[in-house]
Amino acid sequence: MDSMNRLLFFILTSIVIAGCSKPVGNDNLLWLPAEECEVEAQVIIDDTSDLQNDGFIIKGAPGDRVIIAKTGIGAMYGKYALQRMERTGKADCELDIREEPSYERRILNHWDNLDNTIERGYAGWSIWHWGEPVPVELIKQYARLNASIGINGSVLNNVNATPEMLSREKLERVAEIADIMRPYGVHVYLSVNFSSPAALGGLKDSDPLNPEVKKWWEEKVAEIYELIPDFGGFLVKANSEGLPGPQDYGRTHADGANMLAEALEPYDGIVMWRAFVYAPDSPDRANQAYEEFMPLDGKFHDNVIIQIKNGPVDFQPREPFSPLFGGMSKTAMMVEFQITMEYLGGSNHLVYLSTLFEECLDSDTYCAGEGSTVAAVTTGKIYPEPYKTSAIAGVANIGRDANWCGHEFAQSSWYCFGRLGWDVSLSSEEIAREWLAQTFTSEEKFVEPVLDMMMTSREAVVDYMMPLGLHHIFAGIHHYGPEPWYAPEGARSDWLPKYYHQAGPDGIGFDRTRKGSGNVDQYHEPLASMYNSTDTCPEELLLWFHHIPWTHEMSSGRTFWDEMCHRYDRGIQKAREYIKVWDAARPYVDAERWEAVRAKLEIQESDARWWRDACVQYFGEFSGLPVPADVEQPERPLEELKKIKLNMLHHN
Ligand code: BDP
Repeated sequence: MDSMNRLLFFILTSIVIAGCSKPVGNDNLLWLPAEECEVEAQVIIDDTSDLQNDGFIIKGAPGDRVIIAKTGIGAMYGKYALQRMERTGKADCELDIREEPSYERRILNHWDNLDNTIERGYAGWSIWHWGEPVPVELIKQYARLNASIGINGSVLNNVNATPEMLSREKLERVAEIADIMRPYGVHVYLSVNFSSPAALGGLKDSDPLNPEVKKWWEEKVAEIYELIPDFGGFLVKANSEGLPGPQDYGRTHADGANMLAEALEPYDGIVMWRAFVYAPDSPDRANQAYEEFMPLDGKFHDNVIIQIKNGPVDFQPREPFSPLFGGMSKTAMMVEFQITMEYLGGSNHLVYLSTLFEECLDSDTYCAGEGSTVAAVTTGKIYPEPYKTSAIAGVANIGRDANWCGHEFAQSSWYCFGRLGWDVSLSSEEIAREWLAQTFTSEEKFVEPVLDMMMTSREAVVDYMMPLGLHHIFAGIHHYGPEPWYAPEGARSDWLPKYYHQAGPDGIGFDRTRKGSGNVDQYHEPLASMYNSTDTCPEELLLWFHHIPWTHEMSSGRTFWDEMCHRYDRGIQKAREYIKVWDAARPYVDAERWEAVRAKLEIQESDARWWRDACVQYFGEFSGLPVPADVEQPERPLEELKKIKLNMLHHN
């Protein structure tokens, strides 16, 4: 199938598969814990214990083992932990374990719409089945999967929220879902549209300082808690990508967030206020969140958490961490990761996201000296005062597909999100080993090569899509394939058509140094100076921070241009190697799953070539240099690739 047809196929399958997928998740997801979670241990609930509510202790040898917890939910986590250890061969010895979660709230964000489509979803329709009978068993299974890996919250609907979500009818439905998930410790949250008072309540505006508006929210919140006493709170995308917000009335993000926080406060509800803000004509979109939010540091109520995407632009295959994490010291912040692979090949590419998540969480912000990692900041270790609660969010990759996530291996990214939210110190390798053992087998001959494939997969996708700090050269609408020539609507005309890569005869890359947009200075030293100089900037981020001449000498001794071509080639070779790894894994995997993964790996390899063909030929027009002879040459003419134009179901 050529790329054009394959891409059409990809789009159609996201519709067709959704239409014919099995109503209940299937047994292919073998990390699925047993229904009753029977483990060999005595369970003691001791409400006087000094454990946190979700924490547990496991003690003793097989046959004489005890799980101690403060709450029933804590005991459940203890049982799942023991079951995981039994399944991964770690429970045959004397145990003495005490675990408490790194983050108090570990939350999936579903970008699900009320018509059951999912924004940036690649695994079929929404599992909530809006407007259809409640799929009780499916939701139970979903909640159990989450509970087994420590996830304790779900935002049910899209951040691009419709006011209708808060209608009585929908809230009653949300309450039914909450009832099903409650025994598994999974709380529901909702995304809200800031204009709801006007759009749903018929008020003349939704100004956060208007007493009528405040009253409307207070009454709405009271109604919600009457239906759902353990409701978690609101997620808000405001004044972002055309959505309404407090700035429409000359108010600040803090005015908006605090008004909602006051309504939620009597019930211990929280507001997760997103920092994903940018203007299409911004001279540097990467600067904007910091510029808008830093002046508001310390002005938010203590039940507001600012939800910040891991990178300053948008879930790219690689970005530096958002400088806001090192910036605010008087405001609670949480990381938002994207588990769904909007910018990483949909559900067609095998990319284990744990290494990406880990890279961000382990990044040192230096906000209070060395060791002030993003994880340390967001768990409240650096500035405990604002952290009345701590949280982490992941945009879900879950849909109604029989295997839940569209790709068997995409399940591992859901799994690792939960495990890292529970214990931020776990390594990606440890988590992958656990997942492989529970999902496939612990046979060494299978595990070692497949583990290596998972662990290198994120770097491979960076290589064949956007090596060396390149970013956002995706097709403008669907974000699936390459379109470095894309001209975003509304952007400043003098920046078109190459806002993010800035390629020209003189070189390539976005100058964010002190001579450019100054973004480097949103970071603390020693990062600011390190990023500012081409001598010290890590090569992985070179084009993120610098405009580099095509002939710039790289650490490999090659010119930048040659190095870039080599990286694309390296990515393709990796994608090819994965096919071989999977072929050798055949004896260990059932035919159905083996074939499904095999078919996707072929798509991945062909997409890798598509990326290379588009990027090296397009950038070659600026560099004027030939693709080096020691790498594979592009196959399809650029003009042909430029004709690939597709619209997905999404709003932008
Ligand atoms: C962008 C997505 C868009 C989302 C937006 C967001 O393309 O669909 O609505 O992020 O996070 O990456 O709000």
